[in-house]
Amino acid sequence: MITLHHCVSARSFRPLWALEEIGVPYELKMLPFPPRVLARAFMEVNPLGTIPALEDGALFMTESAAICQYLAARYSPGVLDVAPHEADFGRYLNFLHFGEATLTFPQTLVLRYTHLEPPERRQPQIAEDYARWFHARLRTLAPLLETQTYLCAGRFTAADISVGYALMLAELLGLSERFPPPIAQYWRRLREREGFLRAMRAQEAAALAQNVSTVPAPELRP
Ligand SMILES: N[C@@H](CCC(=O)N[C@@H](CS)C(=O)NCC(=O)O)C(=O)O
Repeated sequence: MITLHHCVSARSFRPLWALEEIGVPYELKMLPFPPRVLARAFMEVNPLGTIPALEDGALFMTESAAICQYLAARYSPGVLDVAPHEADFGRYLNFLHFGEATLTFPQTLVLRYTHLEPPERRQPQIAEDYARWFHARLRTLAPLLETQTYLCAGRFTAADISVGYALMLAELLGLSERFPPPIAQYWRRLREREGFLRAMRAQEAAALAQNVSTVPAPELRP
């Protein structure tokens, strides 16, 4: 059985969404955010204290994009993944990692300096600079999504989950109003998917059952 350690609407939403799209059974272990501070026992599962953490038998993984790549290749070949023999294989990998390495990084600084730091340490100028940087990094997506429904391979893949989560986080941070229209429409398509809606319901039900706040993170409000 796969076990996913998850905080509501954090990066671990990527593998949760992938699991729901694929339909493979899993156990969802909910944690308050940040677990490093609020759930110290989790440090024994993942000494980094970060989520996601995924266990699949003896395998242990902690990178959200890599976990999506793994789940897609192992449990959904030809559906959520793009195989090496397909023309878009390289583009698929690039978008899959673009979602985390290029898009989520500047968002993390916005989150930190608008919500997570105590009020006296908040830095509106830094937050605005990184918000602009995030929007600049969407530059290559808008023209592509004017003519394509999904990022690559002519179908919904794990790459859409990776980039889609960055758009979800942008919405939680109040950055989605500045989305260019093709990106706003793409995000709407993604969040209307049955797999996305099932993942949202799964995290809410698990949070309630495990007595963890259903609010995305302390002080993080849409
Ligand atoms: N590159 C990693 C980043 C993991 C990460 O930093 N997760 C955040 C949540 S979105 C976290 O656990 N932060 C809490 C902390 O650093 O203590 C990934 O994509 O999974």
